[in-house]
Amino acid sequence: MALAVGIVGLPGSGRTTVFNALTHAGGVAAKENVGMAPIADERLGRVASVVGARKVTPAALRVVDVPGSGAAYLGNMRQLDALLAVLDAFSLGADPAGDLETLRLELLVADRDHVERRLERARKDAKSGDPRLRAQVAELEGLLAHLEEGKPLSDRPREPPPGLEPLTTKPLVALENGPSGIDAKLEAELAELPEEEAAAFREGPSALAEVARRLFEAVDLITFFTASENETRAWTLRRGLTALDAAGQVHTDIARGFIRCEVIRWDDLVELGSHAAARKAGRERLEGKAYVVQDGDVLNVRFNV
Ligand SMILES: Nc1nc2c(ncn2[C@@H]2O[C@H](COP(=O)(O)OP(=O)(O)OP(=O)(O)O)[C@@H](O)[C@H]2O)c(=O)[nH]1
Ligand SMILES: [Mg+2]
Repeated sequence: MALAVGIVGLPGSGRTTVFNALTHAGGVAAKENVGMAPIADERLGRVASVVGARKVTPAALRVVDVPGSGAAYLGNMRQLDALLAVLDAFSLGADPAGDLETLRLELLVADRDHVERRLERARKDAKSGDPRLRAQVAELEGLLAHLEEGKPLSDRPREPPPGLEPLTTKPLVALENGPSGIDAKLEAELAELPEEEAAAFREGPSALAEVARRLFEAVDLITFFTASENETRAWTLRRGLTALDAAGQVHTDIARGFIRCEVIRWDDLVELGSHAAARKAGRERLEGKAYVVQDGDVLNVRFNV
């Protein structure tokens, strides 16, 4: 599954505009919008041309934009991996720093209410006297006290209990929408043009590449590649995960039948010109399931089903 990013922000801050700029999907204001945001990576095209790929597929983030504000809207974000906070920096009298504070407070309040409801339920269940349930009550009480002091759960050294899905532990990237940050309205309009026309219009690279880069950093993601003639593709993976995890990203069957994995650095492949030449030059390694994938690895998983 691709990494999922929720767009949060105060009403009218430009969330849907940012969604459209990122996904080219034409999201509408009053609905929940879900789309894929391709991630530009100059390495991908170079790897693809070396192997003569017929199809080139960039890595993508799943982006979610929901209308409205308040608890229900934020509740939709609990299952996602990261938050992208859109701040109005375009309108007259805009106060992006103040809005970010307001937004952080909203996330905190949403977590407090969420933990409070869990606690109520846990207290009822714990009446049976089950020590495990009582420990759960104590833990939730600790979390609630922490939130009531106005502190996000990311400040606690301990991981929150599994299944709680707090908002205030999620990586958050703040994005100023306006001249001081990115011009989301312009980017959304450019997203409707063919890539070359959009590039010709921009002075530099798309401001959205920077957004993707910051999300990568916040979540600690790396990119790996699969490079065949049929399709050459970039994928994302959390740093520290293994070749088996990477295989599962590509296809569950490939993970299930994993035998071993051939690994070439992307720049070795480009420099040497083919898989075969890289192998000959001793630049291809054979790795097992536990190999920790590195940014820029080109993987070829050997598997049987
Ligand atoms: N000038 C300017 N206007 C913008 C920019 N971004 C968004 N807008 C305008 O601001 C209004 C609100 O934008 P939306 O993207 O719908 O904002 P939203 O946060 O999704 O709003 P709600 O979901 O309705 O709360 C629209 O009229 C946009 O055209 C920008 O960067 N510059
Ligand atoms: Mg909207």
